[in-house]
Amino acid sequence: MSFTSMHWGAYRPQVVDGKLQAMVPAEWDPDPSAIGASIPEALTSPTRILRPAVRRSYLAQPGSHPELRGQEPFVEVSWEVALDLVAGQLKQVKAEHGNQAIFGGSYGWGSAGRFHHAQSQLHRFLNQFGGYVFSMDSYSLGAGRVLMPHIVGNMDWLLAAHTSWKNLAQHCELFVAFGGLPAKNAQASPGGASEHLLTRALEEMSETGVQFVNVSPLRDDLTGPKNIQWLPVRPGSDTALMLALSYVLVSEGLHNEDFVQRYTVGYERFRDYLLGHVDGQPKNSLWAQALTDIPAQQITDLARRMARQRTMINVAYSLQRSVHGEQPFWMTVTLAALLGQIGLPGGGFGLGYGCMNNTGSGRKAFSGPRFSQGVNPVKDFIPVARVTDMLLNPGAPFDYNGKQLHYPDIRLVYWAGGNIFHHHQDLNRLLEAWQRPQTIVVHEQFWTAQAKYSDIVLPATTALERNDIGSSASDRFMIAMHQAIEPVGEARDDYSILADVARRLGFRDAFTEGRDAEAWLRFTYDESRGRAQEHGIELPDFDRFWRDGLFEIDYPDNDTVLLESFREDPDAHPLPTPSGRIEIFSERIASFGYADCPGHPVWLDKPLASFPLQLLSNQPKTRLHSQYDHGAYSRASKVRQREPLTLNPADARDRGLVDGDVVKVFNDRGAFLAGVIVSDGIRPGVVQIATGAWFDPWVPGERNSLEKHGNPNMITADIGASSLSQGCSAQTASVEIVKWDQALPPITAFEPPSMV
Ligand SMILES: Nc1nc2c(c(=O)[nH]1)N[C@H]1C(S)=C(S)[C@@H](COP(=O)(O)OP(=O)(O)OC[C@H]3O[C@@H](n4cnc5c(=O)[nH]c(N)nc54)[C@H](O)[C@@H]3O)O[C@H]1N2
Ligand SMILES: Nc1nc2c(c(=O)[nH]1)N[C@H]1C(S)=C(S)[C@@H](COP(=O)(O)OP(=O)(O)OC[C@H]3O[C@@H](n4cnc5c(=O)[nH]c(N)nc54)[C@H](O)[C@@H]3O)O[C@H]1N2
Ligand SMILES: [Mo]
Repeated sequence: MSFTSMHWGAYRPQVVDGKLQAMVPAEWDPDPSAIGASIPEALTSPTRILRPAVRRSYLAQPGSHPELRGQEPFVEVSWEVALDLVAGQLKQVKAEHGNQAIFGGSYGWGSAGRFHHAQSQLHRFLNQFGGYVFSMDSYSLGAGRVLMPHIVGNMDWLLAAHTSWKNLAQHCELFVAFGGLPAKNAQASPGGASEHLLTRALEEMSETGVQFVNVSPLRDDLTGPKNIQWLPVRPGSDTALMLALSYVLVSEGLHNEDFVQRYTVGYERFRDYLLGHVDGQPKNSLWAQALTDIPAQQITDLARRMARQRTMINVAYSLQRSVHGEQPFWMTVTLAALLGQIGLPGGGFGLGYGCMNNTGSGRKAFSGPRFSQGVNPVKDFIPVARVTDMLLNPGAPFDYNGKQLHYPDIRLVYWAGGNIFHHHQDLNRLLEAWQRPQTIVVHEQFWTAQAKYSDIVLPATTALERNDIGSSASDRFMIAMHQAIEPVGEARDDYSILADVARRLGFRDAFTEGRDAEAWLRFTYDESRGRAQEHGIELPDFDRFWRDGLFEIDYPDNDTVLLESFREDPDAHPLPTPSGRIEIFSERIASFGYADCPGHPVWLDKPLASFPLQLLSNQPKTRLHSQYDHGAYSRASKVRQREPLTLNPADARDRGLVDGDVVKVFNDRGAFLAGVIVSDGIRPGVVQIATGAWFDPWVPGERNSLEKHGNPNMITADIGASSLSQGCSAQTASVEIVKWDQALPPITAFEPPSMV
C-alpha cells in the first residue's frame, strides 16, 4: 500500500505514467480535507522552481545590491556553482563575523514528513558548522508558550494531555468556545492529521445534548451542533468578557472557594482587582458590555449557566495572537479555576480545541521518529516574531520573559521550509529590513515571495518526490510515505543539498554519519521504537512498517482528562509552576515588572490606530497558510482573483459595496486589494480576510507599493504581544476600506521571476 501524509491528511497518490493524477483521501478518514485536490496540478505548475538560481547582481558580485532583491532577474546555474557559492559565503561570514552573524531561525511549517523536515535539517547543518542565531516559540502560540509554564505548565504537555472529545461527549454540558471551534482549522496538525475528528466529535456532542456558546466575531467559527448560541464579541475584548463572567461568579458566591484555596495561588490579589478595590472599577457585566458589545444581561446569564453546568471553556490560539495576548489565556485558566471543574470529566479549560486536528484526540502523545539536530554553540536567539526588529536594530536591547537580551548583527540569512512574506507582520517594514543582510539563501519548492526575495535559491523536492515517515503526536496512524513521482526539474531534498554544502565545508561525514536518506529513515525509525514503548506502543520492525505502508496506534484504554491527577492529589502531582499550583497571581511574572503583563490577569487597552474597522486575518480554509495558494482549490475561492474579504451588510452599505466588488484595504502601514463578500455571519465593525494569498506587490521590491492579491500582513502591526512573550500580535489591527474603481492590475504572484 502506498500513502503519503500531509499536514492536512493522509492520501493515496494516484500516479499514471510517472505523473500524479489525483490524491485520493485515506479510506478511513471520515472528513478528509479538500486541500489535497490542489496538489496534482500545482506540483508541476509554472511556479515550480526547476533549477538553482542566483539573483543577477549577486552572481556577479556576492553581497552586492541587496536593495534589488525582488526586482532583479535571476540567473539559473548548475548545482555545483550554486553550492560552491553557498559554502563560500557561509565560510566568509563565519570568518569575518562569527556564527552569531548567521540567522538560521528560519520559521515555517515545511512538509509533514519527519526526516525531511526542513527546519531540523537546517538546524543540524548549522549546528555542526558552529552554530546560528535561532528563534524561540512560534507564530501560532507566541504569548501562550511563554505564559503557560509560569501559571500551569508548558504548552506541549498541556496540548497532549487535553481532555478527549469522547470524554466531553459523555460529561460536558456546556461548551463555551472563545474563538469558536472552526472546522477549517481542524483540518491540520503539524506532522499529519490522518483521521479528521472535529465534525464527528461535534455530532456526538450534539447528540448527547451538549450546548455550545460561540464567542466570536464570526458565526461560522462554530457550525454543526443543534444548540449553538452566538455571542458576536468585539475582537480583542474577550479578556473583559471573562473578567465580567468571573465577577458574576465571585460577587454572587457562585465560585468554588474550596477549589481556589486548594489548587491555586494568588486568588485574593486578583479578586481585589476584579471587584474594583485596586482601581475603583468593578469588572462587572455593565463594564464589559461597553468593551465587548455583549449585552450585560447575557453576560450575567452565561456566568450563572456556567456555574450550574459541567462547563468546558475553550480558547482559540487566535486570541493570544494579539497585543496583550497573554491575558485571554490567563483569564481562561482563572475563570475555569473559579468554576472549580478543572480535572473533572467534561469540565475545565481547553487551549485550542479545534485549532489543530489532534488536540482532544485522546490518543497517545508519541510523536514518531526525529532527526537529531545536535547542540547549538551560539546562544543568541530572538523570539520568533522579532525578526524584523533584529535585522533593523543590531545590538539593540529587548525584553523577553524576564531577561534583557540584545539583537545580534545578522549578515547571512538561511531559510528552509517557511515563507516570511506570508507569516510576518508589516511587510513594508520587513522589506526595509530584508535589505540589510549581505546574503539570503533559501530552499524552496515554488517561486513564493520568500524565494523571489532571496539571493541564492535552491529547488527542494516535495514530499511526493522522496521517501519519508509521517507522524504527529496524538494522531491515529504513522505513515510510510513512499516516493510517488520523480523529483520535478532538478529539485533535490533538503538533506542531500545540505550534505553537499557540508562536504564543501569539511563536515559531510559528521552531517550524514555515513547514511543516505533511506538509511536515516530506518535509523530514526528504530531509534523511535524505544520512545514508542514508553507510551505502550510496540512498533513493528522497519521493513514490516514500510511494506504495510502504515501503522495504527491503538486507542488508550482510559479517557484523558486534563489535570486529573493534579486534582486527585496536588501534593503528589504538583504542577511544574513555582508554587506547584495554578498561579492566578504569579510572583515570578510580577517580579519582571512589566506594565504590559503584570502579576495577574488584567484588562489593558489595546493600541488600535484610529481606523474604523477591526481586521481579522485568520487561517485559510482552502490551503495551509500560503502553501498551495496556487492550487485549484484555493484559486477557486477567490473573488476576481483576489483573496475574499468578508464584511457585514451595514459596513458594506455605508461604503456602497456589494458582493464581487474589489476594495482597497488600508491603514497607515500599507494597502492591499481584496474581493468583497457581504455576510451577516460577521459582526459589524469587523472585516475578515484569511492569511496566505501570495505577496504580490504592484511594484516589486518597492516599499509602500499597493499589494494586488490580498495579503493582510501589508497592514498588520509588527509589535510584540508584550514584554513577556514578544509574541506575534497580528490580530490587533484596524483598517478602512474603499471601493477600487480603477482598472484591476493582473495577478502576477504565481509567475516565476524573469530569468536571464
Ligand atoms: N496576519 C497573520 N499572519 C500570520 C498568522 C495569522 O493568523 N495572521 N498566522 C501565523 C501562524 S500561526 C503561522 S504558523 C505562520 C505560518 O507561516 P509559514 O509556516 O511560514 O507558512 P507556510 O505557507 O506553511 O510556509 C511554508 C513554506 O515551506 C515550503 N516548503 C514546504 N515543504 C518544504 C520542504 O520540504 N523543504 C523546503 N525547503 N521548503 C518546503 C512551502 O512551499 C512554503 O512556502 O503564519 C503566521 N502569520
Ligand atoms: N485549513 C487550515 N487549518 C489550519 C491552518 C491553516 O493555515 N489552514 N493553520 C494551522 C495553524 S499553524 C494554527 S496556529 C492554527 C491556528 O488556530 P487559530 O489561531 O485559533 O486560528 P484563526 O483562524 O486565526 O482563529 C480562529 C478564529 O478565532 C476568531 N477570532 C480571532 N480573533 C478573535 C478575538 O479576539 N476574539 C474571539 N472571540 N475570536 C477571535 C476568528 O474569527 C477565527 O476564525 O490553525 C491551524 N489550522
Ligand atoms: Mo500556526
